[in-house]
Amino acid sequence: MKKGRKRHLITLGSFGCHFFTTFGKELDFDSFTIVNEIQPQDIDIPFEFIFFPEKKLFSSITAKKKMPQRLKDILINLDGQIVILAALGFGSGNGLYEEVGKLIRTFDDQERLQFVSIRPPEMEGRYPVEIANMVALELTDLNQRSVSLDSLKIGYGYYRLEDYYQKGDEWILKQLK
Ligand SMILES: Nc1nc2c(ncn2[C@@H]2O[C@H](COP(=O)(O)OP(=O)(O)O)[C@@H](O)[C@H]2O)c(=O)[nH]1
Ligand SMILES: [Mg+2]
Repeated sequence: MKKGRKRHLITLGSFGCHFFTTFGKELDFDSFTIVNEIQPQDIDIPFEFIFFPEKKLFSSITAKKKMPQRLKDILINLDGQIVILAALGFGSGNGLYEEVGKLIRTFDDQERLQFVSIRPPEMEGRYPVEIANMVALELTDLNQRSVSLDSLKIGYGYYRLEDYYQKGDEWILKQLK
């Protein structure tokens, strides 16, 4: 397959790091940037790691204030298409996703950035669901695909959190193809 344009993946928060560790080998990108508190473990494809400390569960406000300079530089200077991946509703991924959205609005070529996000199911509580909905709504003017894990549920049976996560992972893989 010949591609004209380079494609880069940037993951924000713990979920994105975990997703990259599990599925990195299946993904067709020219570079990977992982922003998280902990480095991806046991993966032998190249990536750049940007350390981002997690203060507490709902540290969105901190995350907004402390967007790493290196992340800004990458967003400004990387050539080609950039996909931003995060699971919304909690601190790091949620806060950075919102901030990246704001930064992108100052760019002339906003279309080369694509946002992909999953939002937590009601099972995880009202608060993260509301936070996630708010942030996704805020980015609707940008190039964004976001889904609530509740909407991926099939049938009426009991769903464990792991089942939601699996559906979410499958949905993301499809978006990143
Ligand atoms: N689809 C999916 N979601 C997950 C998985 N692990 C955690 N999550 C969810 O990802 C969301 C964000 O959590 P997390 O990434 O830890 O927060 P952050 O690091 O503060 O951004 C929460 O709703 C988690 O329950 C997983 O393996 N797959
Ligand atoms: Mg985290």
